Amino acid sequence: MYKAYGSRGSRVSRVLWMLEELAEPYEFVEVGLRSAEAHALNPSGKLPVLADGDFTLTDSAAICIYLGDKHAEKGLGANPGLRGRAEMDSWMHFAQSELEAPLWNKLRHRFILPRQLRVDVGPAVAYDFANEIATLDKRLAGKEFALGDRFSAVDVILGDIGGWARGGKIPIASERVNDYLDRMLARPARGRAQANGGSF
Ligand SMILES: N[C@@H](CCC(=O)N[C@@H](CS)C(=O)NCC(=O)O)C(=O)O
Repeated sequence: MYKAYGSRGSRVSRVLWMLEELAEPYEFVEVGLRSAEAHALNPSGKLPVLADGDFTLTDSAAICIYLGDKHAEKGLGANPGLRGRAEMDSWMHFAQSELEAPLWNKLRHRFILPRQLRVDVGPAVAYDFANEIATLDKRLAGKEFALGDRFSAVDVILGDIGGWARGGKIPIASERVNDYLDRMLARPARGRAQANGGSF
């Protein structure tokens, strides 16, 4: 059985959501961020971490890609071939490096950084995030899901990031992106993951 390590309200939500979509059995193991246990699992002390037997993997997007590929018959992984892999990588890098980065920056300045380092990044975050939402709007044009006509690991990551933004009341000025997020965030698998501890 998979073990998903994380703290409530952390990015472990994505891992639990992905496992629920795959209908794979798992155990959610609650571990404090930067705790000794977290450092034993990941040199940075950051979570989530997935354990698949004696194989452990860090970083939420990599974990979701791994799970999608490992259970390829369930249809949540990359499209076949080099281009399918590149398409998946492109989406995941966009999701984390562009869309998530400003939101994470805001959260870091609110809760995570030492108090003396915190500054008001609100206006810069709003500017960057709005630009990336405009990009997402264009990338989703004519598509029900990120990869086209099927749900995949990419939608878990994008959906979870959208859930952060909504939770933080950061405006999303795109009807297409909001409709997409409504569909992703209403998925029963996400509801089950949240009930099991993956709420954000
Ligand atoms: N790239 C990592 C980022 C992991 C990460 O930053 N996790 C947060 C919780 S959601 C954390 O452990 N923060 C503790 C810290 O920043 O020290 C991922 O996507 O999993």
